[in-house]
Amino acid sequence: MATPLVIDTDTAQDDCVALLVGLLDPGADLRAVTMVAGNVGFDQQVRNAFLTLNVAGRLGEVPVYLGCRRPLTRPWVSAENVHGDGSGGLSMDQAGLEPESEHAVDALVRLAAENPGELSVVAIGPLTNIAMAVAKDPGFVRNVRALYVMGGSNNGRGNITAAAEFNFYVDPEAAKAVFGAGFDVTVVPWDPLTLRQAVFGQERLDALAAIGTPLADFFGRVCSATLEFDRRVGIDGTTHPDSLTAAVLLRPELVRRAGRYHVDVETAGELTRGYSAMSWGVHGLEPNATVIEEIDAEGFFDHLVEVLSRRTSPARAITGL
Ligand SMILES: [Ca+2]
Repeated sequence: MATPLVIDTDTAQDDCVALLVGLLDPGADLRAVTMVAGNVGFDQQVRNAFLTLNVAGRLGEVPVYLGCRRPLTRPWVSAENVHGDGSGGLSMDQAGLEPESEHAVDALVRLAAENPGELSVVAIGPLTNIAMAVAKDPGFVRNVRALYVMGGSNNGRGNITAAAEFNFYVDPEAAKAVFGAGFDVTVVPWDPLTLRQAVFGQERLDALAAIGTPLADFFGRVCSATLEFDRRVGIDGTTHPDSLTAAVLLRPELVRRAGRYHVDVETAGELTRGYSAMSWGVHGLEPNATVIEEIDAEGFFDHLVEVLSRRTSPARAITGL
């Protein structure tokens, strides 16, 4: 049976790839896309989500819900310096494409409650919508089968600051609330996991470009802006933490090693806003999360090759592809 899931996303760059995984992996039953403030302007993120649905040939089949337009208590911080518009300059006519009228937080609560214990949530942006759903419905945590979070670093480097990874930095209060809520939560951290095992260097990018499908061309364009940024900051390739998060839900055999940790998020630090304290069991704290430590990196790449090799029929022309 296919895995029912919702992807909660600040759609730009690797979020688009994660959506493709959720839309096209034969083992996935993507019930909804929920949008949260993060990487780039909110309305641009929504356009990127519809663009991705279109390139996957699934426009009109998967509903898009608009969620929180800013973090719980703080002003929004963008990563537009990293992502540009988040879609590598690709565009299409978006006339007539409407998100659902229901708010994303209500949709998350409802979809989880309709089939208690079945729905998994892949959260690859700031955790604002998830924290709001927890606050809104005390049954939400119980109704969600598993929560997969891209965020934080496991005693490693941040990216937006030395201490913090972007998703947790943008809404640390939400991240703290989510880790305290009692979910069955699995974390894909930025460092070391993503930086060591989910970076595609030139050889892999060439192999993906050689696939020659519209999906593979889309991947190349969408990842191009980030590739330039990554090289400037010393990362030799494109980074894929979001698509990895979707992939490990759908292909759990990709996980080679994971540990139980107590994860908490810094909200008050002067220099460490959004820092993820991942305690590995020697500090007397009860574990509340499974943190992935090592994956089958070749298997992950092969998974994306499989997804990007699919032949799709976009309903609308994409300018720039
Ligand atoms: Ca993201």
